[in-house]
Amino acid sequence: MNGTAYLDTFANDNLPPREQWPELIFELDALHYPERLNCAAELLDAMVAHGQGASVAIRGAAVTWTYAELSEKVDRIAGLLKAELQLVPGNRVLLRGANNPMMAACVLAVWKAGYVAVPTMPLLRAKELGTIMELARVDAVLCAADLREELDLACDALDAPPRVLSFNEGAFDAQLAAMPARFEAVDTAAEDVCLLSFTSGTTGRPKGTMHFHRDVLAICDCFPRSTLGATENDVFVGTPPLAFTFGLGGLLLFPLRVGASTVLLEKLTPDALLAAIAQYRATVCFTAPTFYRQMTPLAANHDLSSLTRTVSAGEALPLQTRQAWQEATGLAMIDGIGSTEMLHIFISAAGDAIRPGATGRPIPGYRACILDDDGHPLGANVVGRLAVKGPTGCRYLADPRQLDAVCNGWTLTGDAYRMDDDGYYWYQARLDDMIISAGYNIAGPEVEDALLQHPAVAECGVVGAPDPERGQLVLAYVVLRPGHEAGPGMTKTLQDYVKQTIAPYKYPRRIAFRSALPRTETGKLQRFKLRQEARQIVETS
Ligand code: 3UK
Repeated sequence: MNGTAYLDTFANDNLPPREQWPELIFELDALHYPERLNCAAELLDAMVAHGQGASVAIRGAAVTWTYAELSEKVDRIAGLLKAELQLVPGNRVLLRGANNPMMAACVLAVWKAGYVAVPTMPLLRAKELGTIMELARVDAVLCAADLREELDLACDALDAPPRVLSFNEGAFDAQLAAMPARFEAVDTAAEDVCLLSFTSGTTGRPKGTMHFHRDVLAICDCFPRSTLGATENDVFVGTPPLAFTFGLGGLLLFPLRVGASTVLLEKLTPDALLAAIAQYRATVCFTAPTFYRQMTPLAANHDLSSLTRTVSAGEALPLQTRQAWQEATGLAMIDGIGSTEMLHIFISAAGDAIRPGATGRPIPGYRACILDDDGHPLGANVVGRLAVKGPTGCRYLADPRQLDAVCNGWTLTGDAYRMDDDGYYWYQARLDDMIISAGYNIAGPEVEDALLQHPAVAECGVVGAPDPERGQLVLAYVVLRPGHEAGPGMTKTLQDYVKQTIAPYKYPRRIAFRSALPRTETGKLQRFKLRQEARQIVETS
């Protein structure tokens, strides 16, 4: 590593060996960054220098900050971290907070002062926080005052607990006021690790994905500029946590990079998000498919005339969800697949380029292909493993699973996809979610799409349940819309409906009705929980 600014080299030292990295490509001119780069300085100081100082950067429930004000906040926090916590460049700082302006300022301050940010989801419990603190060797924590409880429990269980500062409380503001208004950005290398983002991993030890200062800017100079067409006039809003790279990019980095403004609100319900779009005249919305499904029937109650682009990611966007949203709002959804490993979206489509049902094409700056089990590229119209390449790629923190995630220089996402003759990518399922029943390969999401087209179905999840005869059988968990009755009659109706909609052998042989489905904080269906339940259902029947 040339010219690192880090005195604590833990993160850089625990990158996978070079030969295990995916190949990185920098095919756009905008991606040719200098060797020394501090992403926070680029997102703040450079914007202020370009005359953006007086424009609004962030709005929260209680405050509005211009670029100049945000920049000053960030500098004071950076000063405090250095003085109060006596951190040195390269130290890891765990961040814990909901989506609000101060949480955003804390992330940027960590970068500006040359530390490594380790953002964590607000709902994580002490045990999960403890694991992350150990894996990332966390030196200090910046925690929202109202989220201290689980953090303190986690710290109590550690031999050498990190130092903790609480924000969003009076004492913190007083400490900031005593700090100098300016902090000179640490002169980090473009390849200094600035972000350790842990995968929301369903089972097993969480994986820490490692990202450079350069990567943070690279995602800002790809999707938002080409597919989204973001400008300084945009107002961004949405739900994904800043601790999830979908939210970090969509609700903080992308707006800052183009000089736009972002609205950061906590605990948004579907109705509250719609109200926020109307109140703040938002133009761009980022959230997950399940949230769009819940907002669709409520959309007519709100003035959404400001909204011009809505982005869906996190899980597959069913055709039905796309169509119903478009009917309710007139907006053609921008679907995009991204991952924590790749940092953000790499396949997507907007406007006339949208092909409903497909995720889209590799966005400018990225390439994709479909690989077979031996790592050979497959032609069009064959289902295989999705592989991607771009300026960002998978690098796990000291983890042997790195070897499974990269193949011939490509990052494998873990998804089964098909590419059509025009280079559009069609999602099938997560590779480990494919159901094999009586020798047939069945993609759960395809059955879900069919079920969702039935007017009685609000939400559903389809998994394989163990079956002595077929190996696995297709089991659907269904949440009905209000006014519809669960029971054998409904089971038969839905089964017949699926048989008429897709190949009959894919129909769910069993249907279990639920009032809700298990989801992560990021809106992903927790299929592993459904599979666990499925095993019990089968054993007890
Ligand atoms: C699935 C999708 C179909 C897919 C993410 C945008 O979701 C994000 O990151 P994660 O690491 O999960 C990655 C996996 O989620 N997925 C995401 N988007 C789509 N499947 N269609 C989609 N549009 O299985 C992928 O491998 O939690 C999304 C930006 C940043 C992110 N981190």
